[in-house]
Amino acid sequence: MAELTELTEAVLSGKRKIVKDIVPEFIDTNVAPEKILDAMLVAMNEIGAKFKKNEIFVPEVLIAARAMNTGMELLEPILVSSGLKPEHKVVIGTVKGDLHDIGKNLVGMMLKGANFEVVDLGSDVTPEAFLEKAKEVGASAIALSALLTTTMPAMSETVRVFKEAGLDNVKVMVGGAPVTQAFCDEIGADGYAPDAATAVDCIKELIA
Ligand code: B1M
Repeated sequence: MAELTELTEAVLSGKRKIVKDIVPEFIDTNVAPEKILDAMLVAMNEIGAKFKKNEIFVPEVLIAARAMNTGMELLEPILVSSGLKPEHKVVIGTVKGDLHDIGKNLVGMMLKGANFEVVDLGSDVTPEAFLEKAKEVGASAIALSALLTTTMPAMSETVRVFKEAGLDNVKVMVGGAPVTQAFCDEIGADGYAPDAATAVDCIKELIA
């Protein structure tokens, strides 16, 4: 039986095949999905710290991120366990210019688990694309993720585009590592969540 530390190691070294083999083992032996997720997040934190210190570079980060996404795909059905018909739709995406999607995927997964219908536009999403999709599906909220300080202004632009279109009924939640409550207030977004679990509570409050 594999140990969770082996999963951390596999994500760190970008070994997708190992991730693919051992995550189902953990699931089958009833290891809590939160623990499996944590083991992978530990690896991504370490990757982030090494990247910052120039000990590793973009290719290594990308390979680790792919391994993490492989694990997350396997975990998704377990995290998303609700069988009820979702009442509300949330359009989610990483904002224009930003390709980071792991945190956004996690938020999307948690929202699905909380019985929201999630329409995921992926990454590098323009304000107009958010607007078009929110109108098309009749979204109750949009969820914007940004990981770069340079792409935070795209959140502000998206809020502006929604206000100009008169879609005040569609709530806007923002999040991502550089985003803060102060920034949320400054740009006039409706809610901020520091992590995926809080994102669920935040959307619930906004919609209520
Ligand atoms: Co980049 N990257 N990256 N990167 N990357 C960061 C973000 C960085 C902090 C690394 C560093 O310098 N230490 C830095 C940003 C600095 C800054 O702006 N302050 C950075 C940089 C500079 C860059 C490039 C510019 C590097 C370059 O090319 N020179 C480039 C930009 C590309 C682009 O987007 N245009 C780049 C590229 C990449 C990769 C493509 C290689 C890869 C992304 C792969 C992918 O996502 N598919 C990558 C990665 C993986 C990272 C780090 C290492 C890890 C990010 C991650 O996935 N974390 C990151 C360093 C770090 O964060 N430690 C870094 C795990 C994830 C679960 O956490 O996304 O924070 P996170 O999500 C959290 C919360 O933030 C929150 O919930 C999640 C936890 O529960 N959350 C939300 C996220 N979105 C939310 C939305 C919500 C609510 C909560 O509501 C809507």
